[in-house]
Amino acid sequence: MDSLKNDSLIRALLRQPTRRTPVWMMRQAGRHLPEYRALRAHAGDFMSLCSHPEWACEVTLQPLQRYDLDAAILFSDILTIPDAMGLGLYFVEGEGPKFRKPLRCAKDVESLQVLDTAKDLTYVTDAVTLIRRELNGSVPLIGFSGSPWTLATYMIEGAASRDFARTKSWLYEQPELLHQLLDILTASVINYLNAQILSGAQVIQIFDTWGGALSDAAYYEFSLDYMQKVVSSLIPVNEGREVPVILFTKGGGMWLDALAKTGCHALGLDWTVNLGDARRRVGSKVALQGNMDPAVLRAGPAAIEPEVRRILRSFGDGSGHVFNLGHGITPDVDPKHAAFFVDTVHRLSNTG
Ligand code: 1CP
Repeated sequence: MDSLKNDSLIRALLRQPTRRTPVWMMRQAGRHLPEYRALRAHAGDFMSLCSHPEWACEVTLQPLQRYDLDAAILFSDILTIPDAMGLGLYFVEGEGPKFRKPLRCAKDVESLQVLDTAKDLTYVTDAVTLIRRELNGSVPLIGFSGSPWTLATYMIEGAASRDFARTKSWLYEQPELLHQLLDILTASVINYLNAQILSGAQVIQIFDTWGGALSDAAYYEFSLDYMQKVVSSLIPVNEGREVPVILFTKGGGMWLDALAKTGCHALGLDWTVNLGDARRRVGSKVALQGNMDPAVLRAGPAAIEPEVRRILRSFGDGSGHVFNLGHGITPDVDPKHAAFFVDTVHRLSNTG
């Protein structure tokens, strides 16, 4: 086990005291950085960046060279799983991800096989190994996956969607078929995340980006239950250290109590949630991560500082808070604003 020079993220996720509040940003690597845009232009397209471990490693480290972050997050995408299952992921400039062969019927689901990460996604585990070597114990590396439900929406819609019309038709007209797909995805996500852990991911985050699109009853049945299965099947300790698991359901503020009972270590919160209320509800069970509106970063230091102060006060004293944005940083943010944000979290939370 290499020693971790800055373990404040892991300590906070385990609700142990830290000198200052650790901070990282969802989507911290990516389009808001000019050095990312340059490397992507050189690589040709986004999937080439992901599938070449040296490039994925370089992009992962780029934000750490600019900002005093307390974590690195693997540069990859949640859609590597459906791509490896044969759906044919591609990107159209300005339109986001698309699949050549989206799922259209029962036969399409029956022909899917559970992902074998060691065979089908070696570029991801190779990237994890390389990033760990390059980080050299400076900060922990976060691995991630989409939730089964969120992955299913892309596989059924075939692209980004606003209303999830096709997926919801399955949900209400052929729920058994959707459950069959979610079972395959759950086994795949477990296999994928455990492979990331064994390759060196020290924290895991599950992105349930579209859980908030579900009705209350459907959320439990089609998203939460499957995330619960994932959480209970992950390798709990690796390299002699606990591997904390963060669940992030965007728009999931009303389900925090149920999420906290899954056995995860922390909940990611979007900006609609009152952090102090969330802490009173579930703070004795889990740590909390979040939750500044990413739009504040566009506005600059005069808006950032009071907002950081307000969120730190809302959480209050004591351990168990990881500062983050309520969703990913947007491509139009000035890196100077992001640097100011990270430094402000550290300065205002420093207890000496
Ligand atoms: O360069 C480009 O044009 C590609 C843009 C891009 C980037 C930088 C995509 C396409 N994915 C990524 C990287 C990425 N995706 C990371 C990197 C690590 C980091 O620094 O945080 C992560 C964690 C993701 C995860 C991801 N991909 C999610 C969950 C997180 C979230 O933001 O909610 C989702 C929903 C995706 C799908 C996806 N991939 C890319 C885009 C533009 C999208 C969103 C499509 C949509 O709006 O539905």
